[in-house]
Amino acid sequence: VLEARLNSMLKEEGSENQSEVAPRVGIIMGSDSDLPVMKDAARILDMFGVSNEVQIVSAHRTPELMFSYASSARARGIQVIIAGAGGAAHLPGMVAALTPLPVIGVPVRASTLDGIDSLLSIVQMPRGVPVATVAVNNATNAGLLAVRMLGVGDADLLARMSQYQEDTRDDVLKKAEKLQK
Ligand code: RP5
Repeated sequence: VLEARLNSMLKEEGSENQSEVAPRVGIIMGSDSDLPVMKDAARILDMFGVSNEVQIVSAHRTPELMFSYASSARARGIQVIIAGAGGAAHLPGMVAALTPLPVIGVPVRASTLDGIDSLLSIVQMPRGVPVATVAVNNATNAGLLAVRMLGVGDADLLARMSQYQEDTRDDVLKKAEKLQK
């Protein structure tokens, strides 16, 4: 049921996720309730042509799956992991403890505390176990940061990132110009 929901949501978004190509980025989240936020990361990666996979992996509800996912990710060819969770958001940190790969954490606003709980749970990592934390609910930036990380060893990808930045700038300038008229 979960997989069907996942695939149909990603299909609605036009995402080519779960493709035949070996995924370079693993997008994981604690619950299917995180998907409306986390699908933005998949959308960005698809836009840049970066293969990715999306899975539900919970630190608390499926700890064995979290362990096997994180400890096998590198051998499967994953290069960056994006992990989103809300509340007592332990998933990104635990995954970072289990893999040498870079982990990007997305605090999901999931509770009555407006996402502050998720943000602090993810960002306050102990020395030695880094998680690159983006803003609350900002899975778009997680996708963009993954592209930049992969771009260090992929000139084409980095060129696409530069183009994206130029497009973003032009977009803002156009809007500013319109306002002045
Ligand atoms: C976390 O608990 C998940 O990442 C989610 O953000 C939050 C609530 O999960 P559900 O109760 O909606 O499944 O583990």
